[in-house]
Amino acid sequence: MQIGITGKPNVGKSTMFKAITLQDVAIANYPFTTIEPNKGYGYVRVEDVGPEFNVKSNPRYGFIKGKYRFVPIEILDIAGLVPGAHEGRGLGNKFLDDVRQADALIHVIDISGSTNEEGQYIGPGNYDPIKDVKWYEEEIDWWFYSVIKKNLEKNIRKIKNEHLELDKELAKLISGLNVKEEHVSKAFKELKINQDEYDIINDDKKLFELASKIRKISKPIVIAANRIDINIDIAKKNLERLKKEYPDKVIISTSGYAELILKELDKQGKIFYIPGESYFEIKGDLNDKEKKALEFIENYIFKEFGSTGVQNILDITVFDVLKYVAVFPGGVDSLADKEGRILPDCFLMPPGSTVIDFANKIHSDLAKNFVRAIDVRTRKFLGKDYILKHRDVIQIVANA
Ligand SMILES: Nc1nc2c(ncn2[C@@H]2O[C@H](COP(=O)(O)OP(=O)(O)O)[C@@H](O)[C@H]2O)c(=O)[nH]1
Ligand SMILES: [Mg+2]
Repeated sequence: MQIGITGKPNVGKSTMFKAITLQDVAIANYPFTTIEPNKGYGYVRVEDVGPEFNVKSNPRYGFIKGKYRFVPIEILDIAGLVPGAHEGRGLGNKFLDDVRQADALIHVIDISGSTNEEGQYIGPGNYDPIKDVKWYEEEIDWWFYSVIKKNLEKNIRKIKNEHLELDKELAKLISGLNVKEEHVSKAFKELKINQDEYDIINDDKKLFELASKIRKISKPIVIAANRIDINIDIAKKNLERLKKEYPDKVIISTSGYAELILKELDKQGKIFYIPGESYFEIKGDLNDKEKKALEFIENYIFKEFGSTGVQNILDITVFDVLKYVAVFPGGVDSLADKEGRILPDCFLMPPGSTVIDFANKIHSDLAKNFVRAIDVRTRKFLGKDYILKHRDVIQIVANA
């Protein structure tokens, strides 16, 4: 599971990446600071199942904070694009290579409207951030289009001569974009394109439509309306307009900066903060600057927006948009592994995964020698076609 953080320069991508991963990355106020993609671990938040069984979980990966279990996912900080990038401006090929790997993208925009198209600071309210949504997504779609077109041009004669199914062949040709056959088939169906519509190669408009649809299905984009803290009134107005303009898009207001402050103070032991919550507790001595920052976060960010939005956007991307489920291996007799570690694992499974997929995820031998699965909560047997639900606790019984 990989989530890419993307957007034009200077909208706060690296700051958000740092807040998510709490790693040091180049944070600076000029375009193209991020030359190499920064990879790190972020965490999605799942209500831990330990308390239901009166046990204290001890995760092998990730951690427990409050009643939550934070499960690791990979995060990519992707270099920013400027308009016209697909025509050779900006970091085209590098960008594509990074985007290719991501399962979903978080598009960071500056909702305070203080950054122009090129990423230069021009002061709050002086640029309409809604414009970024359209051109940025189009840049990515153009890339998909060019990859699709190039590959089809090379292979269409053979596909046509052998009367092959166009969606399946196309999926094979663009598998490098991390696009699956089911994504392409779904796009064909939604656009009512036939398997033998080989002439599509001559219809640029339709080909772009197809490229755009495949991109939407295989690489959904969630919008982080970021830098809400710069000017609350402008942010709220722009956010409202943005949601009206794009009612079908997932849009989350964020302040990567506020999240970073909270995480750093928590790390230093000065406050206790559970990512995603709208409160913190003061634990240690704070200097005036820290006190002021926390007051601002409490009175403006938490009160007006509910939270910093950073944890929220990760959880929504993984669980609501990609529709993954978090599933715990466990046993009816014991929730510990051989070393006595209680509920050591929590796996993120793609939508539609079955108990056999789950067995495979734990160990291929478990799937090979599968006998049955048991719902640890209810102690009921589950067939091998049972589809996993979020927060299931499952025991796999296999022949030794
Ligand atoms: N006020 C405010 N400033 C931010 C926020 N996020 C980033 N910044 C600032 O915006 C500038 C660019 O941030 P950076 O993370 O390097 O942007 P990137 O080019 O998109 O990676 C830096 O000066 C950051 O301190 C935010 O949420 N609020
Ligand atoms: Mg950056």
